[in-house]
Amino acid sequence: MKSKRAKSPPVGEAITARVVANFRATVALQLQGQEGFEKAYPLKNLPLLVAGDEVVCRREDGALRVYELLERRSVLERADRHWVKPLAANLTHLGIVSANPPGVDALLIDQFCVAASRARVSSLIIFNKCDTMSADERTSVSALMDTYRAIGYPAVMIDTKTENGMEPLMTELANRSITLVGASGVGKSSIVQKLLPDKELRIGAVSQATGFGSHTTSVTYWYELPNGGAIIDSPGVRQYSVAHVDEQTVREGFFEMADTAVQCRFSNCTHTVEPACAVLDAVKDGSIAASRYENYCKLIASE
Ligand SMILES: Nc1nc2c(ncn2[C@@H]2O[C@H](COP(=O)(O)OP(=O)(O)OP(=O)(O)O)[C@@H](O)[C@H]2O)c(=O)[nH]1
Ligand SMILES: [Mg+2]
Ligand SMILES: [Zn+2]
Repeated sequence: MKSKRAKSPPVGEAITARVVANFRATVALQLQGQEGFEKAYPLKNLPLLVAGDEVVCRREDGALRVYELLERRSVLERADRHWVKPLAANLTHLGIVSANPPGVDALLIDQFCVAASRARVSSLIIFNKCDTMSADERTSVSALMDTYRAIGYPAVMIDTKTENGMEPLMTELANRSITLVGASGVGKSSIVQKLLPDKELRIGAVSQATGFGSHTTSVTYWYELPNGGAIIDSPGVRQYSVAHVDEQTVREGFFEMADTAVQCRFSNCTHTVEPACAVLDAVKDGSIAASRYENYCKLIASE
């Protein structure tokens, strides 16, 4: 993607900046080499700017105007039946958070894995609230962690009330730009709070700069981590639709199946009804997890 420049004569010195939050008509920016945040107005013909975007702005009559969006290295999109919208940009990882409550939903995890694969970013699977897990829950979450690890996804079990799992989590986060996603209430904001005790101060500063309330839960925020990298807190989703994702993308998103699929008799095998399907054989012999395969079938069917 080429950078997008609005049609307006540039005024003042060009300043590069990072979008830390988007409030529709205005954005909160962190200007390169400066502390704090500033409110800016994107010029009209720019695409929707999102947390993580790198932009060029200039001062014009005392106001900061964004007139160029620099090329996005990656973009995470959300969709429902009627629209597809960017949610965050320039991430390297998706941090897929689950917890009980609201309940660990493996289908949602797999949908996010597909979304990450589509955005060409890596996934990190995070199981939160291990402080309140029953022995049974812990056993089933551990089994799920093993399933994801066997595929090659890093997985951690943490809670935000203690130091449990924090060290492995920190190792996974170092120098990465990770967007936390997951159902409402899984603890995404709590994880950011744990990593950045000054989180509220930062939100307060953004709110002061933009004039928007500090307790909007519908805004995606980009937070720079003290030791390099960034963490992006997104509002929770009840359902992550892959409506805009075609069957081929779903197939590619299930890595372990894509690897095995080269041995299927038909190159366009859907791994559902075809004879001589290597994926079905692998599900039968247990080398592909039945739960992953079931989710794959659900996603293909809903597509
Ligand atoms: N017991 C326990 N509770 C937690 C943990 N982490 C978060 N919580 C609680 O879970 C609730 C939801 O946490 P949030 O961090 O707001 O969840 P969220 O994912 O940001 O939710 P949305 O912003 O709605 O998407 C809060 O009451 C937290 O105190 C944890 O590790 N253990
Ligand atoms: Mg939150
Ligand atoms: Zn097959």
